[in-house]
Amino acid sequence: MTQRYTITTPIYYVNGAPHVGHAYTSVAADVIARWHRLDGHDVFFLTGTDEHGQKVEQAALAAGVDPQDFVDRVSADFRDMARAMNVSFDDFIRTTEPRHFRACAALWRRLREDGHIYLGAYEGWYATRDESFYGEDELVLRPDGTRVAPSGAPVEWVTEPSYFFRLSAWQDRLLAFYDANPDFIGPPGRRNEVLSFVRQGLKDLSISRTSFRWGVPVPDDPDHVIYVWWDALVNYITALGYPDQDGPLWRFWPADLHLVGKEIIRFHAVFWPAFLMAADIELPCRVFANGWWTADGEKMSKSIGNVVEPRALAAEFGVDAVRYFLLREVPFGGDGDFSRRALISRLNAELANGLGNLAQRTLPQIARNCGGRLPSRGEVTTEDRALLAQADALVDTLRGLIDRQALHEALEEVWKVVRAGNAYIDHQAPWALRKTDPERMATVLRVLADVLRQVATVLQPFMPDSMGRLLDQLGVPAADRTFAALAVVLEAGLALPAPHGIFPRHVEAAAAGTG
Ligand code: ME8
Repeated sequence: MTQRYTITTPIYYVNGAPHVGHAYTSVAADVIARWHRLDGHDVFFLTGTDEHGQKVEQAALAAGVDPQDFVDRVSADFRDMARAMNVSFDDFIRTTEPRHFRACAALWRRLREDGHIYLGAYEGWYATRDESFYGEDELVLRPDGTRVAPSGAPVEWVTEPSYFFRLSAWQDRLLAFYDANPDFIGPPGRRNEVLSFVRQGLKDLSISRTSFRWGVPVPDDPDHVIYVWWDALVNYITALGYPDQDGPLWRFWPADLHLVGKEIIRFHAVFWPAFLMAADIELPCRVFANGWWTADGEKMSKSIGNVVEPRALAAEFGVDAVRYFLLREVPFGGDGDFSRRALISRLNAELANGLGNLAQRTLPQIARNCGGRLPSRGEVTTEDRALLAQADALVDTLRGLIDRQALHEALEEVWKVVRAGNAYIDHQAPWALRKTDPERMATVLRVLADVLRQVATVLQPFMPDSMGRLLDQLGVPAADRTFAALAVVLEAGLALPAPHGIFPRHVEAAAAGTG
């Protein structure tokens, strides 16, 4: 049976426009989803928007729009951003959809009937900007004497009747679960953070509000709406048809990977598993947290307003250059700083001069000196064999790295081959062989074409459009671009389309030469 693979992004709040931070997690998830598809797996890739809560209600009010109209508009904008960034989701869930209300109600009733949810009263600190409750001991004292959330968000004291999830009952079982599943949380720093949070002791979690209306109503108690985080987490099973656990999509549960930002690891690695354990539903296999991007050294956020717009970048530099930059610039899991200068420098050094150059030094020579047909490999030398072996090993090496979400290392492995390819062509100088030894020239160019094919094939998940174009130029039929198809040797003599450059160098108009 085909192996299946389920991956999710966070569902994004619709209180503001999408920015490069959202694009980042979505593009990373897309790379992993595409990787698994090319590896022959049956993939379910879920993304979407989180449309409830006070923050969204306030944003709609501020815009003077009805909340539903507001969320329709902003959700469509997130979907458009995903499309523009070439994010190949299989489903885009919205928490205002009827299917989601149904799933929430079913899960709520189940937990309530089994005694995991009870009615009490909530008193405590709430930060609307984070949609999060904080303990007294978590607040940070500012120089002006006010106390704020650890994120810097203002907090207010809230007193209201509330339903609670009996989180305190799950502490030991959660710790036992982390112990038995050391790979459940990545990267390791985040795992330690979660472990120490849980070890400190878990308090019951307030999961309903009565102070505003924009949410999923609590079943059988319409004065309450469900706390937005409870509702949001349920999206992952709504999309798979919950409560229809006999339905066609349920086979995609449990998720193989929830990809999230580091600030929401606690919700995914503590609260969500506890809800699922209480409902006797299998737990996801892994939660991995990416780090945070700043912009030119400053925190970037919808609330502050210094956002980098991913679609504008894609329009200017090409979507693949942006995807590449985001995943190459920082070790996945760590924090990064976005700047145009850094993007342009990688685009020029690694895409144009690195990979682009390797293709540009190979394909036009085949066009000119081999009659535009794929040359045949004659006798191979030790150097040929070494380069080919390095390229052939890429799929296996990358598979292991992508399983650990080491996306930056995966790219580094590919670029080792790109650099080796450029060194090889310098050394072999096929252009000089044209007159002296055309047969050897043909072999060298064929070795390079085969190396480029390996490279382009494994890079498809990262840069789908441009690698598609490179594979076109290499004569690889669309149906033969999977990893398994790498075993199919292309026949010599195959007519190749006219070559054209894939990564033009970028020169800054205003400050030419400083990129
Ligand atoms: O937290 N750098 O939604 P959200 C890197 N609705 N990643 C960033 C980023 C940045 N500067 N800014 C945002 C929510 N992200 C909830 C999630 S899930 C059941 C509910 C990415 O709109 C990162 O993945 O605030 C982060 O976790 C997510 O966007 C938060 O998006």
